[in-house]
Amino acid sequence: MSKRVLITGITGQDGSYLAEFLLAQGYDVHGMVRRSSTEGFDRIRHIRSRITLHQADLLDQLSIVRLLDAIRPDEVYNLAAMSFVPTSWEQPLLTGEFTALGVTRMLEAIRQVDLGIRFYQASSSEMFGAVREEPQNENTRFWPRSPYGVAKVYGHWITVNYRESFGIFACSGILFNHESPRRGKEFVTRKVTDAVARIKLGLQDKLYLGNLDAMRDWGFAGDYVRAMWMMLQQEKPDDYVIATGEKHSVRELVETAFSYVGMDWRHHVEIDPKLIRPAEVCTLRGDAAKARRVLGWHPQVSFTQLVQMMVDADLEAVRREVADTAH
Ligand code: NAP
Ligand code: G4F
Repeated sequence: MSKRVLITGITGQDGSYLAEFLLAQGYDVHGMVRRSSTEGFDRIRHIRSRITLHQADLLDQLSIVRLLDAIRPDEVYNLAAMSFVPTSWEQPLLTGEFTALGVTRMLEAIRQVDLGIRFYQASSSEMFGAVREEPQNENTRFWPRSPYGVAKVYGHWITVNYRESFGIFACSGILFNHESPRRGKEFVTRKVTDAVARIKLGLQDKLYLGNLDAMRDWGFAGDYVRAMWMMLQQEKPDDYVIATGEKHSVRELVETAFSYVGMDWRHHVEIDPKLIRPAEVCTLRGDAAKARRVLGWHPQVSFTQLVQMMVDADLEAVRREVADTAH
């Protein structure tokens, strides 16, 4: 019989790639979605008929318990969260409820329904914040720099704690930034590639950004969801850093994207001081040696391939948008 899985955050970037990946592995895929007055299922439209969606909310303990009891999954991937760092300063309490306490609610539901369910927690390199060493690995001290980062530290440690307290097969994947054509447009990579497409096609002239000196270890989301699954297939639960080991600045990202379509970014990019964060994570670079050694995981898409893939996808999306408006 095929294994059953529940993905929270299935409508998000990672949820959509993970659902595709698990369908290809023969899983019976279930997704948790929160109630909304409109359906935001764009990223999973192409697989909608092959997955089962259920309404529940990270804020509602009973809805999660009832859901787990009804589905009885073998594996749960907890990807749902308020994931945009700047919003976490505007809505710090809600961020704590979703991104921190939401993890406890998922683990409590497992504790009540079935201690045998394997659990993946979407932890983040934002936990390293003001980095204490470079590159960062599973033993690097956390120093989060945003309410989001603080909430993720809580989520990480409560996952470790439920593993140690109740023997739950619970893994925390400490993932560095990962992107794709399905990335939300407020994140810097997609903001840049969407703007490059619009500027190239004559629909926009300027792109306003914040800190061009910030450096990130950017990988491809499709590669990273494979690592999540690999963690839950091991004999023992553990925590893993997932990263490429390379870092690039926002300036390099911008140069790479604009030069790919033959444009000079300096004619189009301006700094908007409002986009500078109250506390910045200046640099992140991960050491995924443990994931390579234990899981046999390797990223397959390079930084340049990733940026070019995203620019290509946005050129196509914007062309389609223009054609649709013309009709
Ligand atoms: P994303 O695109 O922003 O997706 C977030 C998902 O969470 C969406 O499906 C959203 O549903 C859902 N959600 C939010 N609040 C919810 C609630 N109260 N109840 C139920 N569902 C809720 O994020 P992503 O990039 O795929 O990231 C997935 C996870 O990995 C997140 O936890 C993120 O913090 C973490 N992470 C991401 C990265 C990265 O670089 N992408 C790196 C490290 C860690 P709606 O569609 O209803 O909004
Ligand atoms: O793309 P970003 O918004 O991603 P950030 O803050 O690194 O967070 C992402 O990665 C985390 C993993 O480390 C995840 F946990 C989190 O959920 C999310 O997926 O910003 C990247 C960098 C920052 O240093 C920011 O200051 O880009 C800089 N930046 C410069 N101008 C900008 C902009 N970021 C955004 N979003 N918009 C700008 O205009």
